[in-house]
Amino acid sequence: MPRTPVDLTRDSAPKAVLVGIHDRKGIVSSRDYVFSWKESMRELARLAETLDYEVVAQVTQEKEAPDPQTYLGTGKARELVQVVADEGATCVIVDGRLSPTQLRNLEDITGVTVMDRTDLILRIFAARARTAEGKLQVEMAAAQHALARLAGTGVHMSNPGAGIGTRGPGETKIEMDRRVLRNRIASLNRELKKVARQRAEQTKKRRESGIPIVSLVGYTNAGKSTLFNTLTGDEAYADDKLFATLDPWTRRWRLPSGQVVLLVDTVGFIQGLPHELVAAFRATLEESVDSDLHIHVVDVSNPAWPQQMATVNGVLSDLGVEGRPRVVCFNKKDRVSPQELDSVLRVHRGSVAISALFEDGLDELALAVAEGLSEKRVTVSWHIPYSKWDLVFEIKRVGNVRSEIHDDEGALINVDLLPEDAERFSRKLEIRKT
Ligand SMILES: Nc1nc2c(ncn2[C@@H]2O[C@H](COP(=O)(O)OP(=O)(O)OP(=O)(O)O)[C@@H](O)[C@H]2O)c(=O)[nH]1
Ligand SMILES: [Mg+2]
Repeated sequence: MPRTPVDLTRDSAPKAVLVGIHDRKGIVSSRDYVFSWKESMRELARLAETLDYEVVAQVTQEKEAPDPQTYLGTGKARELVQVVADEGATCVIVDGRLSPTQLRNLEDITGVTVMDRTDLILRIFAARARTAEGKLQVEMAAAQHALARLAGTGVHMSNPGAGIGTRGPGETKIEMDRRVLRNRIASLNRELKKVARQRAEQTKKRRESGIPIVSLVGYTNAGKSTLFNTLTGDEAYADDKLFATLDPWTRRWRLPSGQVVLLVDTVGFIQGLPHELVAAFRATLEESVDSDLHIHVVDVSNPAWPQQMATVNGVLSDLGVEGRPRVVCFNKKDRVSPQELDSVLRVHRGSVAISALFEDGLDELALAVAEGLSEKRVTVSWHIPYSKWDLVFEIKRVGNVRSEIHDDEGALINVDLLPEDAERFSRKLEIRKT
């Protein structure tokens, strides 16, 4: 059957059929962590709706591993073709990773556009990117994803038994594609470095102002942007769609006590973010969570909130900032019963329950933030020689550097630290002096 590509940008309400496989225990084996397939498919549907797809059907199969040719087994693939035709679907979205062979074969037999989870997330990121840096990062992630797919092709091509995916003279074309992509990645890298330098300059200025920085972190759709808007009275893009925020936003927030902080809205986290995307967004993420306090926003009305909370904690720990003062904020309390809320708060002591939408519990949140920020910090001044510069990186991770004046031998650093950190570093500096 000839392939008929569909221009999704022109179709206002494209109809999508979702495809997924799972093992006998109901676990998604194609993803690199344990996840129930029902939860995974629900999330895929929400991701699709984020791009205004109408999910018209699901085709799932119990299968230990994807079929190398068509992802689904032959019989199921035939069923998929039928479902696509019956529903008048315009695309198929697979909850996993597709090799170039699987992608091409599925497009050939269904006659519609086929994409995998990464393709879908990339499209969402592309649609949401606002700043120049965000756009560059999306392009970078897309180029890396394309390169990863081509790498898969190479493996198949060197194997003569690979079947219908093998095309003789294709190899040179693939090599050319690879070279083009590598060049593009290198040039994107250079551009990104330039933007990152500008951003670092802005961050430095912000830090030097001495105003505490508070970042809103949390799983996508938790309500961070809604809370951000409510607290700062400013319009950041909030939407009942996943990934409504791609680039961090910073605004002033005046606490009822009068203290002013800088509030940073960040992009939502999600389970199993493809690693190309994690790499591409790491710089922005690192920057936006490198703050004095985290408000961890949790959508308590989502039954999967404990897993979502664990995912967010995992990312924060990967970024080396899990030890920052933190206020856990259970949002959307208007959607759960008081009893349910009570039992959650009893387990998570010190957390607050709010409704960002109905502006409920915000004073309590502000109080918890003020308390978290005043957690006793001491300001120290150290002259650190360049020979011990590795310590400065460690200090910057946990402390708030107020100034850094360089001379020939090192730099005089003025920094706010927790007393135990101040003691630890002064010990390290002295030990190394001998
Ligand atoms: N019922 C209810 N809905 C809320 C509340 N807070 C936010 N929402 C809704 O939840 C949806 C997601 O809110 P956002 O603020 O965009 O979520 P986010 O955490 O910024 O999402 P990302 O930017 O994708 O990470 C929107 O439809 C909000 O109106 C709340 O307190 N109660
Ligand atoms: Mg948001």
